Amino acid sequence: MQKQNRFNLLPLLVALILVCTSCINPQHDHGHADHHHPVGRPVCGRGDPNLQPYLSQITGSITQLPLAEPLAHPHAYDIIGHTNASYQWYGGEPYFHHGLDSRTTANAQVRTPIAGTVVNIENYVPNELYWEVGIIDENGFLWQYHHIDVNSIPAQIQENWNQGKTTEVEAGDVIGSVIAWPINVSFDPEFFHHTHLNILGRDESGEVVFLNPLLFLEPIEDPIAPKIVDIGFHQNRAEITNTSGAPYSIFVEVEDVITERTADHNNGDEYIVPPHKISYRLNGAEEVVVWEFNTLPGGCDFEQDATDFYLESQSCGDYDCRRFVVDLGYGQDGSAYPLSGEHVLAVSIADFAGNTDERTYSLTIDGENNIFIDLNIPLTYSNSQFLPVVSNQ
Ligand SMILES: [Ca+2]
Ligand SMILES: [Zn+2]
Repeated sequence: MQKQNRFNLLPLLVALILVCTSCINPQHDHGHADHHHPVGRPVCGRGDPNLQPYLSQITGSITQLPLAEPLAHPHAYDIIGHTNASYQWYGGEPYFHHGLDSRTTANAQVRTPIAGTVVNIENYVPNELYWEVGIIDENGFLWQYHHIDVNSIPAQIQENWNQGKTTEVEAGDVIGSVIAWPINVSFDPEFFHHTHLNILGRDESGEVVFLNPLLFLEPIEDPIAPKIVDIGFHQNRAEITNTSGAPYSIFVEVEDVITERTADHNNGDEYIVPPHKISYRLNGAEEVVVWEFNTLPGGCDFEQDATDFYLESQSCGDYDCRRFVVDLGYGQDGSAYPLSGEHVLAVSIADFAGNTDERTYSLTIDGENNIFIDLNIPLTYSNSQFLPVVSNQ
């Protein structure tokens, strides 16, 4: 059995390298012509980027962040419903939520916290709930405010827009009000009146990307630490307890809460969101960041890599269900996958406010490819050096 295991090693590594070639540099791989997007499920905001002339006016860069002075939230809020990282699936293609959902009252006034130019008013899904007001701010970032009541957009802005003209707005100007949302999530009887705020800017290489709105806004009080809920091995995106010598990876189920619906935590009514950052260390080696949601894995394509980052079969994100199961091997070259033997894996997650959870696991793959995972073993990085280190070949 030991001998057979050794023979399995080479094809396993080759397979891992082949499987993972497509995950390298995911953010530079968007905008292919063959990527099909149904109506209302756009790339880079919506539609073909070439048909969105205002995208070329975006000059704000992630290198300017965080801003020296954080900006006020566009309206008072009581709940953060989703972050840019949230897994979403309502039929069709799963996607990253890509913006910040802030719940408020119906008809609440929305104010731009920064001066800018109104460059878009658009009914991006043929339904009165889905109007956008788009503003390029004085730093060159594009703010897309969704779920604005079209009838509430100030007359001068509307009139200019109808004449093909933009409108300059000052910090604090009202740009419209929140439309009454007729739907609530299953665990909360209150209707989910909210804005969905996307902010787009350029990454270090100059590509237009969705940026995390939390990088711009006044900090949200969040005393609740994220949680690592579960860990396991998966093969073809399904959990396994024996690797069969075939390519496999590790998943973690993670969750965070930013704002609670009630003071009674843990009664199943939390607005669960993913953590902001997920990373790990294998056998005491350097920290590997799986992703930090300052940007999206797909840059300005919020569908791209959603089902590579999340395990679709085990994750959910809709009005009834929230569960975030992440492939720890996402975007890596295969070295994340321990081979036979004993290993120590430390997983770390953090929310945007800096609260963390970290757990250390002992992983063993025996001579017959059976997997054993021990939770929360009391090891530290300093004594983990006595365990074997996986070769990168
Ligand atoms: Ca939190
Ligand atoms: Zn939203």
